[in-house]
Amino acid sequence: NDMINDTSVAQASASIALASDAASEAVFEHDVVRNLICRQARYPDIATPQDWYMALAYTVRDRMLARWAESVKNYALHHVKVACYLSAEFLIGPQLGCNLLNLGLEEEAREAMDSLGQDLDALLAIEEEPGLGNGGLGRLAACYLDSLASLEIPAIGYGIRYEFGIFDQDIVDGWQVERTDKWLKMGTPWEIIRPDIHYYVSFGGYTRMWNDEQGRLRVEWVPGRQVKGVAYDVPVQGYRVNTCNVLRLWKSEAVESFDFDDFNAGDYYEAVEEKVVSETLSKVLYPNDEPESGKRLRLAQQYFFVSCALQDMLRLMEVSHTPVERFADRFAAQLNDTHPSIAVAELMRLLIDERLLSWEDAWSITQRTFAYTNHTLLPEALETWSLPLMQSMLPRLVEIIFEINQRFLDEVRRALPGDEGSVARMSLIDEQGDKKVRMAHLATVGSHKVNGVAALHSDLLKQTILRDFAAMFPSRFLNVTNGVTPRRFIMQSNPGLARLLDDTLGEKWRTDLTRLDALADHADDATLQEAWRAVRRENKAKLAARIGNITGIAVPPEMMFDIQVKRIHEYKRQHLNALHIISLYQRLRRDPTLDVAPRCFIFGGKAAPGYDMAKLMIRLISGIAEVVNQDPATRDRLKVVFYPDFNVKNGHIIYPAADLSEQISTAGKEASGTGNMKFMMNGALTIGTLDGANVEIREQAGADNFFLFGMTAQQVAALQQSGYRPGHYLEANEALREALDEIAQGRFSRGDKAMFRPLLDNLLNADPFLVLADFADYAACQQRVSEAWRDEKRWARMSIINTARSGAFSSDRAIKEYCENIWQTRAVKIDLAAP
Ligand code: B1N
Repeated sequence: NDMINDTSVAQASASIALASDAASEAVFEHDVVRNLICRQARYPDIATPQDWYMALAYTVRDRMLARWAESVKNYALHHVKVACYLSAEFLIGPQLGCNLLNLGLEEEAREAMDSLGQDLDALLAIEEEPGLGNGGLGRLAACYLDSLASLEIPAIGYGIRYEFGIFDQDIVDGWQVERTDKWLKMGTPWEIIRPDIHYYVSFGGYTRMWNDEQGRLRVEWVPGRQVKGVAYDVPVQGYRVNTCNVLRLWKSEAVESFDFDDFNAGDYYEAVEEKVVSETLSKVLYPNDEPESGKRLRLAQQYFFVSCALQDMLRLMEVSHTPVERFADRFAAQLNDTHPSIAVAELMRLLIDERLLSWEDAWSITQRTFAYTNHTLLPEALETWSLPLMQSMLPRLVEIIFEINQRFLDEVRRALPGDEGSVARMSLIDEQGDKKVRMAHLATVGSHKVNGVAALHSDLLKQTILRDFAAMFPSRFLNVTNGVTPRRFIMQSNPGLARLLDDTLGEKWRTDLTRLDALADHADDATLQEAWRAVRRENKAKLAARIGNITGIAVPPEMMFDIQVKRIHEYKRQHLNALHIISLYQRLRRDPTLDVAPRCFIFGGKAAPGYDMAKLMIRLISGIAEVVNQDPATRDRLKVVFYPDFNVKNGHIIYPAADLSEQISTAGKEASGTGNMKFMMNGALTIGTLDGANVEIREQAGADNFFLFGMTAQQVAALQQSGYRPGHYLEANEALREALDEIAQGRFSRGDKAMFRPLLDNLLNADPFLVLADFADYAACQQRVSEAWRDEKRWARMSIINTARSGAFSSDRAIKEYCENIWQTRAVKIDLAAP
């Protein structure tokens, strides 16, 4: 390719990318004004903040695009292996601040905007985040893209460009109210539309056999309809490197000229309806952190983006003149949970039906390409699809799944002769009752590696839902504990801490977070402790001011900030936290002289719109806040806040202000957690169960620097086996009885005794997540927290040690493990020719 070797092109690109580095602020300022005029058609004197934001964003984007072009050129030239992360969700958060940080342009931008009369922080604040994910799973995907680019590893993220992301949450009269997320209403400067990169995805219809020239039997899928997927690219800039990767999101469109007769689409009106359906495919993110059973549109979304992604990867092979047989040498494809697991069957289809490979060759490629990450053991979260539904929507894929299953079960029968129990348990098809396709089994069988997301979770995975598979293919299973990016969650959101770390340790921690370890040597240093407290005080003052603005609640920043932010779910046990607050409130009322540390309990998180119990938990927290915050007996010592609309952007201000991080899920239920890591990095202490990555957080921090309570996963399983009786714990604990009783009396529902009945009945009769069983130990542990808080020096020491030991939870560590143990991908240095 002539262009690729054209040095003048390379130099032009470098001069764009490096413009700022070479010529500094004046060039940057000039570029902002040029973009204001050329992109927004506005002169400075009438430009709105939104105009300035756009002009600045485009200025930053230009510098990334030059690096992106250079990265793509290098990947093509060197035929390197590319890691493809397939995920239905990417919760990337605000982009401007992160891109400025990664490019090293923050100061320059601040000064340039300053001389243009604009405040950078105000512009950062008006950015709407793309909420293209629900919670941890989607945010993890975004952290991994950041680490891949920062570690200079060739990578592509593939997902869906939802027009409406996760809903915005309002709190009205204490209840959650959902508002549609219109993140695109002002346009977004962060996507490049690529109308030329599009693929067709088929649905419905039927299959038929035909004989090719060699007389071999082939299958043709005659679809009922087709949808077009168009690539929308978001650049992903690495930290202080030239690597710029891409997040490629697919938007669905109607196929322009659809031949209705050929495809048997039925009558005209039905066909028009199908057109509407086509455009609906990428319309909205499902707002659940567990699958909704039987939702056609959700399956269509999954197949749509996966098919586009695989077709795109095949095209990239073609443009680099690589034979399709080498697919697995050029791509590693990670399945982020089972949501993209139909990819196993789709790659088989593309290789067999369209590239005419043999089954054996196609299967070898497929297994070597894919690896699967499991993110949950909760039975209700394990994805299955009704077989009739899948047959009507994806008839050819079901045939392929049947064939995969037949060959796989033959293998099982050879290994375990006569063991039909194992065959039934491992089958890709659940034959009990209405037949279903088990997506976790498809993903496991079609992958060469399967991992859980924390040590405990990976162990439980092998002992529970994938037990038979682990016995049969032990070397397929491994653990990769989750991680989070320190760029966004320390450097960008806690600049005060970042500066203090630089001053104390030098800057090496910025690219190697394990260097934070050296901080532990200074944990008792009085000067460091004072500086540490000053940073934390400032962060807390900022959050307190924000809470005041949003909720009207005045919180003194001197209080301990005790924070639980995450999706609202019974297994995460926000109600355990709430019951403890009520009990504390009752003790304080009874004995006003009681010496307890003043605390502000802060909650945040969205409830799935159809999850009534979760919504009721929000109402309960609001109700407690309403009563406690205005009670003269307690209001100086106890505050309760529900912070509305918890998202990535709000996380930036919340994590750095936490003294105590609540990680109190029922042991065995939280696969990993990642919020726990964000809190730890920012110096919060954890109160938590031995669940998910808490186990490893405690190991790293040391048992003395972690507040542990509650049953272990083993104890939980044993208690549930032997027949758990919540009433037993109630009888043994007066404080618990009183707390539940005050709820029942309507104290937190303005006298309404019926409001919280479902929640109370559930706890008293079933309590599936053992809230009552863990209550006493939790309350006792909270007592220890209060005592520790009183000793300022001890707390500062523990806080410093937590940050110091958080290096293991960088997503850079996790990505290195994926590269070494699963993907076999390596870094590629991107150099920019000197202009
Ligand atoms: O994935 C995170 C973990 O840190 C959390 O512990 C885990 O709960 C979370 C269906 C999910 N598991 N499953 C989901 C999300 C959306 C959906 O439609 C399931 N999210 C998790 C990262 O490993």
